[in-house]
Amino acid sequence: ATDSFSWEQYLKETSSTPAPPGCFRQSRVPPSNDFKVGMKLEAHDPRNSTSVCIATVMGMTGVRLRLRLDGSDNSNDFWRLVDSSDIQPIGTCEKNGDMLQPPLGFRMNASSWPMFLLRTLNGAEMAPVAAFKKEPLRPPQNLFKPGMKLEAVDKKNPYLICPATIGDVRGDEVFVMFDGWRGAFDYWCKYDSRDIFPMGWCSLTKHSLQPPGNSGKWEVLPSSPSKPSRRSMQSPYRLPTPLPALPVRKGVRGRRPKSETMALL
Ligand code: MLZ
Repeated sequence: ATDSFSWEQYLKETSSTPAPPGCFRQSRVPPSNDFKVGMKLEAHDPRNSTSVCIATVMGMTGVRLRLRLDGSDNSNDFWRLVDSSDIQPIGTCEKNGDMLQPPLGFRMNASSWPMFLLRTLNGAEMAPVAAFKKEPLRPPQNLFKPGMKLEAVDKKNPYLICPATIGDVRGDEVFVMFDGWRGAFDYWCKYDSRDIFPMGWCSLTKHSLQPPGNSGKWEVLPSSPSKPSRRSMQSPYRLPTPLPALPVRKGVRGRRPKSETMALL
């Protein structure tokens, strides 16, 4: 179903417009991904951004890398774009006179770090300098407006990029609302966040784009019964069927069982 989502059709159905590319801190022409799974690089520890660690590319999708800090566990993987300033070639840290640090939650005794570092770098395949792309400049100001459509990383499931709408704008921040998910995944971020992309980004970079969820505002029934044509218009994004009424149970009125709520997630 992932491939069946069409922005063109969706924009028409929702009478909405995309955020112009100039709003985003993303390259107009997306960079190429010249990394390979298994390559090592230096990365800022997302849980302790002042320290630079060794990371391994565990996976890739589009121009995003799934990274794991060497010496860390497998439950703290994170994603970075190939043109992120959070990543750099191995050797950069030393060249700047800094020291590579063990990741937060290093799984061995701190005293074994120097030897661990030697062993991890020995014979490692290092990502070539040319694979690291220059981070694009930030737009001079927040140009987003409420209602604009975009593609955004779902921070709770960061391997996913999903259709979203700007819900609000405050100073340098924007409120990213995920279409069809009743607010469950929405977040505030800076307008120059690297996690938000113009419409068409996924298609250009060969990253999968999730379809909108099937709950929330797209299931709202047409207000006027004099326009039945809206209802008969079949669309995968508007599910007009309301949830069935719940039987009234002892004491708890209208409260949906947890499993049904969880199914939305
Ligand atoms: N709970 C779902 C993912 C929902 C993604 C929503 N993105 C806005 C799952 O884990 O499959």
